[in-house]
Amino acid sequence: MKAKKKNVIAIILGGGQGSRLYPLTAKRSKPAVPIAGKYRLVDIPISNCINSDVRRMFVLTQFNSASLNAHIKNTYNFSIFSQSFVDILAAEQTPDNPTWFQGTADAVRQCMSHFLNHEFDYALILSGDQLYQMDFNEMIEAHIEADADISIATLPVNDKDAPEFGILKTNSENEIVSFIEKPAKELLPEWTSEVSEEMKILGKNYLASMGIYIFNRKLLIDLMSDPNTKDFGKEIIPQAVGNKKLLSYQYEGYWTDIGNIDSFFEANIGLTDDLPKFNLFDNKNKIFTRPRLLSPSKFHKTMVEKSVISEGCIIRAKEITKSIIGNRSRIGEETVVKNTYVMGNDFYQNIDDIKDDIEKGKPVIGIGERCYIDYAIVDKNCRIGDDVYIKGGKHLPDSNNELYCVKDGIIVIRKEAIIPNNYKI
Ligand code: ADQ
Ligand code: ADP
Repeated sequence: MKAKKKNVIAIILGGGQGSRLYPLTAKRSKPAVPIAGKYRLVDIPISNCINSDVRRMFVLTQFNSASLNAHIKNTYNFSIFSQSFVDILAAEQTPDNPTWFQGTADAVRQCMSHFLNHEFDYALILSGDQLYQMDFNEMIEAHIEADADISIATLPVNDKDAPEFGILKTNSENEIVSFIEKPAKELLPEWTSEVSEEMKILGKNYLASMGIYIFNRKLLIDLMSDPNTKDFGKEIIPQAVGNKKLLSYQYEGYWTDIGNIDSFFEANIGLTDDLPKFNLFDNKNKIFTRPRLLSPSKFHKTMVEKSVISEGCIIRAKEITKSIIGNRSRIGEETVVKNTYVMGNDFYQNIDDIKDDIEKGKPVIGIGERCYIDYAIVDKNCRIGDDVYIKGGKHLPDSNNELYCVKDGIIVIRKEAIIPNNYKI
């Protein structure tokens, strides 16, 4: 049989109202949230697409923040001789307008006319808040080979995680025969699957949807013509099971959801492990982002242990341990930073600005002297004074004020927050 041409567009679901990543999404759309010191969330699915040769991408977002727009516009400039593009499609309404995207399928439906302006046979639908490196080519090939209508990437999960996912069962041909979105704990015994020995030992007895789908063009058009379905997980997929040919494409590599503060924090700090599960040092699977042409980082008397330091930083801290330090970070003398993601700054203050701030008693941008910061996320452009003590931990209850939020024990200092000298959290 002659291989069919892989004519694919990618649709990246950039996020609903972003409440699970709040306050990181208070001033920017979810795809623009910075990760790993120098990237943004949207760079992950886009890089996976580029590395898989899927080079026509749409990013669907509830609102098009300036940072998202600038990032996409300044990063993904393909040659004029190619047909590659990354387009941002934002819901054009306001939160109280009923036509604001009502769910994942509704987001795709509202943007269908934009997709149909392009020739494609398959739509690859991706989540915008997952950390993984996957070759979509293999999945597309499996989809074509099986002559499937829809394919879903799946991975084995344990019973603690299963209620967070769409769980499915397959027949011997990997066709999906039943699907339930986020089953209650009591229902789990009915939903176990045959998994490999290795997965069995890990207690991963359930096959979960990774929220990564391939749809044939015509079927997508048909399904989107019903305005009553709002969500892939809640309606489109369960309704298609039994009526259409759904293929499970099983994946066993590293994949994690980074849609809430806890998982986002763990995924970032996980990059400081000796051998991180997500490989930033891979010749083949590059993670693309905006080249900022920053200077190399400079240090003065700092003990750095198991940390990832981005470009353009000026660091005089005493100690940095198990932390991610973002672009243009400034950290003052005698300061200790542990288990923390410092997102860095968008710009440098010049000497006159710094003098001016000091005269006014205003902390300068960055982290001051003799501070102690542990188990926290410091958003961009914060001004943290001298002798500030910030220590997160599971003992802290959730809270929220104009300077910071506590979620799952992680203290998140809000973007542009001004934390005065001697402040203690
Ligand atoms: P969830 O991740 O809970 O489950 P959902 O909240 O619908 O599903 O989000 C899927 C993706 O779409 C996320 O990247 C999210 O940010 C984005 N998104 C959500 N609402 C959106 C909107 N209105 N506009 C644009 N983007 C939006 C799904 C599946 C499960 C599966 C898990 C795997 O429903 O079956 O197991 O993904 O993580
Ligand atoms: P990031 O590292 O967050 O991706 P970029 O390198 O994309 O940041 O760009 C930083 C952004 O900050 C740019 O859009 C730049 O115009 C903006 N910027 C520059 N100077 C200032 C300033 N004084 N105040 C606020 N934003 C600034």
